[in-house]
Amino acid sequence: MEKHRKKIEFGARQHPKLEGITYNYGTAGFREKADKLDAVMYRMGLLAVLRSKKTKVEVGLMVTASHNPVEDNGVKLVDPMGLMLTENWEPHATHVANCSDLELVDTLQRVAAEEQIDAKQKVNVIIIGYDTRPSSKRFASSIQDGVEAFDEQVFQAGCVTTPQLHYLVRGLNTQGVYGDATEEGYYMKLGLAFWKLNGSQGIQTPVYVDGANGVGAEKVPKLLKYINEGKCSRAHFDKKSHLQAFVSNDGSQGILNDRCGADYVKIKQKPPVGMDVIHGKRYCTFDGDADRIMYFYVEKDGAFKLLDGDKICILLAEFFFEHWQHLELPRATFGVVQTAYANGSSTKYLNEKGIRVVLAPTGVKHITKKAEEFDVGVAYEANGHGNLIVKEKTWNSIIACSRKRLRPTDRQKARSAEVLENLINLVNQCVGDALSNMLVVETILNLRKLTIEEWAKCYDDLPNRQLKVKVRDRSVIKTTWDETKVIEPAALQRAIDVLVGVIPCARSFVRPSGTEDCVRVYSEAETQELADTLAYGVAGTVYDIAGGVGEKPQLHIP
Ligand code: G16
Repeated sequence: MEKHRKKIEFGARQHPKLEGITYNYGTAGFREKADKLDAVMYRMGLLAVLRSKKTKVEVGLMVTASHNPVEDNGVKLVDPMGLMLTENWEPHATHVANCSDLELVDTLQRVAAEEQIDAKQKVNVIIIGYDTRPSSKRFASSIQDGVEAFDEQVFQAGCVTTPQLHYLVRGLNTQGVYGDATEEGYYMKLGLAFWKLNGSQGIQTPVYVDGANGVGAEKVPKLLKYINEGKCSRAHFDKKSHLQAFVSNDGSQGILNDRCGADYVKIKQKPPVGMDVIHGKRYCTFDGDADRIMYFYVEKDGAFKLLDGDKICILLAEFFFEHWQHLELPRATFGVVQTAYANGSSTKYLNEKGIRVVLAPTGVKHITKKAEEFDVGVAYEANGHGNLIVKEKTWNSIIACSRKRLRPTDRQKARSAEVLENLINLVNQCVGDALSNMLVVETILNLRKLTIEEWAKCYDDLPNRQLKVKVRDRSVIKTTWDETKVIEPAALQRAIDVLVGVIPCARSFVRPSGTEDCVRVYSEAETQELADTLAYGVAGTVYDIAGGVGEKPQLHIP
């Protein structure tokens, strides 16, 4: 470290820390107004070098604030297998981000000592990706300054979706076994799996995509090229399939995540602005960095129907589970991970189908960890983040069933194994991925010959409402591990219990957001009116008890 002291200090002068801000490594890394983040970016470049020295392989950094408004930005570290940064390094990230410029080298030294990092360990390369925000490219270069202060190298992956960056890191660290570590390799892997599952006929009806004016919008046509032009295999150029996807909110006019995108559609429970939505068509919506997806349509009478992360979870879990049972792997476990935001009807539906469901706190890092407890875990958040995680030994058993010469009586088993092998290749196992999950949904609907309306009918969502409340300091609210109850302030939980108690079959909880400066409120009840009344009642209580600022949330009945 001493060897690099001068360079690190020089960099710190170029990227000085702002006074009076405390940064927190939240649900998905640091998120802030972009004008407050330059020093954090530089410092995360430095920390990524230490993480890479510790793991002795490549790590990545993604510059994005995902669903947040365009003036925000953020950064998160990506671990060697393309997963979120391991939780015990989050405090290191927070310390490195918050120390003064003068303390920076000493703080890094402390991390290195605590983690017993061998200073001589060489780093191959740090992979950096960024989204379409105006500040993002500049931040990628601030991160590069951090890496280069240690005389290490970066690979600038350029403007990519968050899941693509995760994929690249895993591809590099598995020497291409997971997939060729290039953007092209990503499209080829998905394209090939899509062709194997859907054949040359592909899918005959188009899907309409709300690109949230973000990076996903520009990647859809690229993905389609690989599917429709048979470019999904270097060896064979004859693997043409068929998929049409028309993108609105493609960034040519609108503002990122502004009245569009998965978060807007979920919270407002209405279609995005910038898209003509008509009955009889199938729509989906991405968020700004394309790690979330949800589907929607409108009924004949114009009623809006949302198929959120829970519905996608069920489509995938049920399909997988049915084929999985044909494999007869008695000791292997299969389960679904949800968060407290999962609609009560979705959990009930899964239980009735005999699928095990467990709860985890909000955040990809938590649901992924929980899913890893199963041999096959489907982990989904209602907001549209989700994927499938398969243990290596289970993956090998599936491949063995798929490739083995089986007796004619075992044909169903072999067919199911083949479907699952290809389906697993279609899923981005690192993190929720809008592009890959769009292909997953399209494929399952196609194989099951289901329309979006038929899919929606699998269960009726309990009416629900989500609200955000601004408070002076959201960290005053502490919840239980599963986020269903408030521990502090105790008076807040008592007040929520009273409000919930007077509405039959209702549920409500609150928690501080880890990506936005707000407290999130969720409520569920038998009717929309009751869910709204409860949500606004709870939001008002949060405002009163937890130091609300600005306007108090109030239900305006038209
Ligand atoms: C991130 C995380 C998600 C989480 C979401 C909201 O999503 O990756 O797992 O559900 O934040 O978190 P919170 O409620 O703590 O603000 P994204 O799409 O913003 O990266």
